[in-house]
Amino acid sequence: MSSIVFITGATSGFGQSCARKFASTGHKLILNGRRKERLEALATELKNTYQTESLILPIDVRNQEEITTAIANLPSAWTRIEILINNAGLAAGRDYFEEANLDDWNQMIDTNIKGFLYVSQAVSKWMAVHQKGHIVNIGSTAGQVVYEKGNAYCATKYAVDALNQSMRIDLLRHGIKVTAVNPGAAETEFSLVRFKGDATTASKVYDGLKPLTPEDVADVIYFTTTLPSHVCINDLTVTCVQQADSVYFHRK
Ligand code: NDP
Ligand code: 8X3
Repeated sequence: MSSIVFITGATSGFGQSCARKFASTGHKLILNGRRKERLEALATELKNTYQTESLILPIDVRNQEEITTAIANLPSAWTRIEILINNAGLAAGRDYFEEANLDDWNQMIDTNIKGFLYVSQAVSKWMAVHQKGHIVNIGSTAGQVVYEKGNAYCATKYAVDALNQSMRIDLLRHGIKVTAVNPGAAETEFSLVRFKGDATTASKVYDGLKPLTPEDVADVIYFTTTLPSHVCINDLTVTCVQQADSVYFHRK
């Protein structure tokens, strides 16, 4: 029987690449994101390419009622979730602390921490029922070393690190694996979102770098889920060769 992988933020970037990776390796997918048309197109592509069965959940993870109800009421054939890729998230703005926009801070905290918590708890309830599962939390190098103008975004990724450790401890008794994958700079829609559609500023983030691709990150995430059942990677950091941490880069 194919196992079920639940991916949040599957409409773009790491989530979309994970969907393709896990579909190509024979898994069934629950795909979440706000852009319904992208989820539908991805589900159709994966069906045509890999005969993958997908269930789409076009829900904003910030909507506590909607997301928790949808997960609690999954069709019975979709409740045995083996892997959760807890990936939906964003940075909004990059501003000095005293100048930052409070709406940006609220959006990041509501998505990267609160939405993350709603999904994780609802899915871990199903994993506890089945006494099996693996939660892969997408953190960041920004959750390990703070950088200038990173303020609230970095704080949300430090929170992911703390919650990853906390879930690992609290879910031990159910045999559920918990892994943080902390990528460095990767070229996705992340910077375009951060700089609110300003493609010139977004592309400067990767000037002089060969950054990670979303496929690189999906391969690493997939690897963490393929180890023997008694082995768990608790956290893993992956950057391109030219990046040491969230501050030190060697740009050419
Ligand atoms: P993308 O912008 O390409 O993808 C972000 C995904 O998150 C989209 O599918 C988006 O879907 C989804 N998303 C955002 N807000 C919500 C919401 N409220 N509800 C549901 N889904 C939402 O960026 P990445 O793939 O790069 O980012 C994925 C994760 O990786 C994020 O958590 C990010 O912080 C983290 N990260 C990124 C790095 C990078 O350099 N790219 C490095 C380290 C970590 P939609 O808009 O359709 O809702
Ligand atoms: C995304 C990577 O360095 O832009 O988490 O914060 S960074």
